[in-house]
Amino acid sequence: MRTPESIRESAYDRRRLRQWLAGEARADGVSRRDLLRLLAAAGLAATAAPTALATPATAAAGIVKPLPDEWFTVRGTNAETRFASLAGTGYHTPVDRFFVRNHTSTPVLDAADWTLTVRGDGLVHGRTVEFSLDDLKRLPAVTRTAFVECAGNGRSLFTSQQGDTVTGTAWTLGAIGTARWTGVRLADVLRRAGLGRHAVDVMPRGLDPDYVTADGTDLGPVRRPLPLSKALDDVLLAYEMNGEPLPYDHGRPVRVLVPSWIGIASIKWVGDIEVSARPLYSPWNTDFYRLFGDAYPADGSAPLTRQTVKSAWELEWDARLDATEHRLTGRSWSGAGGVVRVDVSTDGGRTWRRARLHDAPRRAGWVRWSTDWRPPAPGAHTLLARATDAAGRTQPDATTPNTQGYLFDAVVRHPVKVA
Ligand SMILES: Nc1nc2c(c(=O)[nH]1)N[C@H]1C(S)=C(S)[C@@H](COP(=O)(O)O)O[C@H]1N2
Ligand SMILES: [Mo]
Repeated sequence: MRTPESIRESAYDRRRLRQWLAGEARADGVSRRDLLRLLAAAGLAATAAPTALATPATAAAGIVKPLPDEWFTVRGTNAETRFASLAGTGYHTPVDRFFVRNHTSTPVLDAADWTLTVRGDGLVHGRTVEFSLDDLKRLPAVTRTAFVECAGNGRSLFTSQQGDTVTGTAWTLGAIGTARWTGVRLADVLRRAGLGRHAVDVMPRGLDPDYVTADGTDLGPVRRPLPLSKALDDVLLAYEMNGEPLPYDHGRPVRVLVPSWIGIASIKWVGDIEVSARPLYSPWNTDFYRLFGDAYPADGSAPLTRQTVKSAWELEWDARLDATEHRLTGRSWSGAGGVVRVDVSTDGGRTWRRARLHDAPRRAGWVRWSTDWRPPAPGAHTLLARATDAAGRTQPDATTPNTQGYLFDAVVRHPVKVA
């Protein structure tokens, strides 16, 4: 179901595509053909042929922190949190278990010689302003709890549960973590830099190595534009995670934190923020992070923004349980509002009951829940959990497929074996 906000967001995209057509936008590293394709998708121009989708190259994990097998599954340059390892860890995900999604590798940056450059024709007089970490720390500090969740979290379930073919990292449900982020409001930094009246888009860029696709195309640094409305709302430039300086793998010294939105919006190792009076494009809001496929208009949806609703049991896949009474635990979350209700089934979906919620619904956060279960018989059993959020969104039985496997939100059928 579409929220009024998501309607506004897609209207915004149509407006900026029109601006591009009128020569008023700048598309950085995006081909004219891609823009024409998006225009077609938005119903604004004739159809152009779809482009081949780049798939990320596999490489050794360029991740600094240790990745013990009990806590992580390494997937190329990325590390997925084992959901079972979150049992009993508290509300906030410990940094040592927090998933890492790197397009390339973690750059080891020294805060002492880091600066943030804020520039562009969306600033008054087209200024360029630099901030050191100390400059940022002199602005009012804000602490916010929020999850960071990859748009592709749950992607492998498109295939394993629905039989769909998708490209990208085969995450199960552990491409999410929730932390306490401390930093400054992006709004404060933009105002300090001198925000002009005509600014529309803000594009943070990472200092990690350029992203090169499997076919050898250098797409440049990881970057994705944000509409100014979101940038001024609840976005942080975070320098602490769970009360410690930001770890290397999560963006040290400073990352963008965009609550409730897909992970790619939260640019790590930010070095530069362009503030533009014209709409901006990058491959991360044109080729990637839109929905493509049979069910989508012409060749794509609007750029993805908010995360969907999901639930996960804190159990290994095929976990072995004995036949005694168990307190089973899990977590549920949504990008559209706090989770207010979780229904669970321990008999493959025949009967449902409410799980006990252990946290108040929290926007941009998750809730922990539990349910007691005494397995009725040995053998294979299927556990299900279905969350509902404050906006009334709930998890469907199946997710409409998209070629890149984003935004899986269906109820997951979690197998366990009773001895
Ligand atoms: N500079 C930069 N920022 C980035 C990325 C990246 O590769 N480079 N990956 C993005 C993606 S796709 C996700 S899901 C989140 C992951 O954040 P984490 O590694 O701190 O969990 O960071 C985002 N920010
Ligand atoms: Mo991501």
